[in-house]
Amino acid sequence: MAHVHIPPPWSIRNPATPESTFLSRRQVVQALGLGSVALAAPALASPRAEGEAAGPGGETAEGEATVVPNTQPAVKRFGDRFPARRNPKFELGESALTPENVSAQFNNFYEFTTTKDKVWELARDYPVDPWKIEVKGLVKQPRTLDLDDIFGRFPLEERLYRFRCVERWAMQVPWTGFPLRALIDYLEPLSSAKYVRFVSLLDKQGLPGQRKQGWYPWPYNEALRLDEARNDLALVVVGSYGHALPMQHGAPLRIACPWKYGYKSPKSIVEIEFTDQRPGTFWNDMQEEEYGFFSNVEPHKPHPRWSQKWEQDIGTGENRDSLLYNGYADLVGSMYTGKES
Ligand SMILES: Nc1nc2c(c(=O)[nH]1)N[C@H]1C(S)=C(S)[C@@H](COP(=O)(O)O)O[C@H]1N2
Ligand SMILES: [Mo]
Repeated sequence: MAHVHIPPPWSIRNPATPESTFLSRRQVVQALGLGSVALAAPALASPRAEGEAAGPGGETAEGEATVVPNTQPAVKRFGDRFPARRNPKFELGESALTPENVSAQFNNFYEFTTTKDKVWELARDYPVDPWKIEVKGLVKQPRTLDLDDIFGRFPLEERLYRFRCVERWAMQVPWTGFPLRALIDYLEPLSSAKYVRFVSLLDKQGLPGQRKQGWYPWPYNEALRLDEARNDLALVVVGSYGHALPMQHGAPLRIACPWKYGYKSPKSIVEIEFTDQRPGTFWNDMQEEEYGFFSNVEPHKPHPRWSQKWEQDIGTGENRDSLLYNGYADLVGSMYTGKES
């Protein structure tokens, strides 16, 4: 089915400079202490120039919308699980849902490319079935999960979530999935486990971004404190907009942690590890001052190079105030009172 792509207003006003722009190969090598390791030639992503048109189909000179194919859900085998029952506890209030052909064509998934509006095209045919997830570390029984475990074991539900990238763009998405807590309970971490770490896919052959940005510390990885991971809001996402997740959103499974900046929601997970020490994470390892471990949405704490007080909705192009914990203070605030964050 073809959808009309209307180039959204943000295409001429990039809300903030991308995460990648400030990281040269030399800086990454220095930050990670890689010293003399031979790395691929640098190919820094440049932010879109002011006034340059965006959108996969482009924009005609007259500003007329062009038609582009919609993105495909990556896992087709479990199509009968969708759409899932909507959980009414998670609604959006004032903000409208972001149209799918906006959110599914404006992605951060550096394994493919640092160019947000090109991810969907590069990702759409990436194979995700079969898929294995290795479970290791401080857990009763290390094991390997497959798609039957992920799609078959836990009742799926749909939740409307806000989403806020550290770069200041924001959206509202209907995710389908199940509470991360349900998966953690099933995996039975030991009582000594304090953190859970997620590792994304590693495939230098199949992932152009891992080849071109060879100096990044691949694979992408993220981590949560175990109480955060068990919070009601932390979701294992296997679908969006009523169907299985398309690859650009992180098929076959990713995390949604909507009270944190977007990079705390890793995509296309292949490994889950329980640890008693706080793990390093992809962005935190490279630039700790800019990308803290907790990275909760806290508008009063500016990023070192830009304010976090406001954000831009990628669907409407409107600027609005950012909210403490991205609007989820009632659900997550108590986890941080009197604790490190
Ligand atoms: N594996 C992986 N996960 C990732 C990223 C990435 O580059 N690789 N980008 C993160 C960032 S910075 C954001 S904002 C969100 C974007 O999610 P979306 O493209 O589905 O909107 O994914 C996060 N998860
Ligand atoms: Mo992000």
